[in-house]
Amino acid sequence: MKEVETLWEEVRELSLGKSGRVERLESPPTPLRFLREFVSPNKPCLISNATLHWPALSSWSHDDYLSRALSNDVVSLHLTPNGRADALVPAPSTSSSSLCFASPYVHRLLFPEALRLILSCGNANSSGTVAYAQQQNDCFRSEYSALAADCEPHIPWASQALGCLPEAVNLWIGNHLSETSFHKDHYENLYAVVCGQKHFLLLPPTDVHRMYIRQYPAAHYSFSQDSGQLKLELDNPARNVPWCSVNPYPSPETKDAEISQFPLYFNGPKPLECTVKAGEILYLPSMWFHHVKQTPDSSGRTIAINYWYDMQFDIKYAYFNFLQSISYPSTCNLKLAGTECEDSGSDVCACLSKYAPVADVVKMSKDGEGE
Ligand SMILES: O=C(O)CCC(=O)C(=O)O
Repeated sequence: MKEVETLWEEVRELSLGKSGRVERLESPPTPLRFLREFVSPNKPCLISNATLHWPALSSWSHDDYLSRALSNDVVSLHLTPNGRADALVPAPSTSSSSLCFASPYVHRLLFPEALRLILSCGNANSSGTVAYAQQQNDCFRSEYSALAADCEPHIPWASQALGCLPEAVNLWIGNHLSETSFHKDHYENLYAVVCGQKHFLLLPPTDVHRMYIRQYPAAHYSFSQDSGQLKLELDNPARNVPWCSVNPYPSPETKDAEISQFPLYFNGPKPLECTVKAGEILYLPSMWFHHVKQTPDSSGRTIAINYWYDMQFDIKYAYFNFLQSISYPSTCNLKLAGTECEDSGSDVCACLSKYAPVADVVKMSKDGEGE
């Protein structure tokens, strides 16, 4: 499948440039420029000096301010043993090295206590849990609405370019252990960092075969009152989730095995690396694969807010689905050693997103089952 490798190169030559860097703009673009140079070609950019006028840039650095503003608000905190929510982990109750897709335990509690847990988890607290506020159901406009005046309700030049207001606005508060595994979303994403730094690895949708998307059994963490610890259980009834198999930061012990299992990722073109600092916005185009880590500020937390705008389900989306439906020999012949997972076809990959469409998530939350 030389043609697919040629496609990877061609996209880099024609659209992304060979620098391996995300283009940086020193100030927000006009709507027309944003549309022409970035949204239409599905190309990321990093915008400096984008939010310096937001009160959040100064006030959110103070825990006291946040805890006072949200003193009576109940928020959703995602708990895992390691900071990796919605990620592949060894499946429970098996002697083999099978993997499963683990969703976090969602704990609802008053914000001041949630913040305390996020900060204490950074020091591997006694309960052995890591907390990450990363509820993805438009939480900034619901759970965190008391902070609304500290940011803009939307990004004006992006809304004008995209011809709509955001479908969802979400707040993320994590510590140095919080990590988000490779996935893609069906949204145009304007990701604004307020405190600390976020480190993105980005791959264009044309690199889909390099992600080794496979079906994994769904599992979730629950909280055991007896042991006071999180417990991983497979979902019942059983279901599978299509997910990217690649961990871009393998440990020294597993590195060689990972490289031989996922050669298209490790031996192919490098992902774009992009660090987003306080006051900057990353435009993360729809369907791009992304992996996210973070460096906290001096108070130990990273805070970001992102605006998800509906993407156009146009010819690009159709091309992407077509590409995904093509089996790439070195992926489709391989099976993950020690897993019972199979490569995903285009039908399931189409829904490979960290989050369900907002309408579904909101509905699920109302029913008390969703995130
Ligand atoms: O900040 C993170 O941990 C993940 C962000 C993300 O995946 C997104 O905005 O789609």
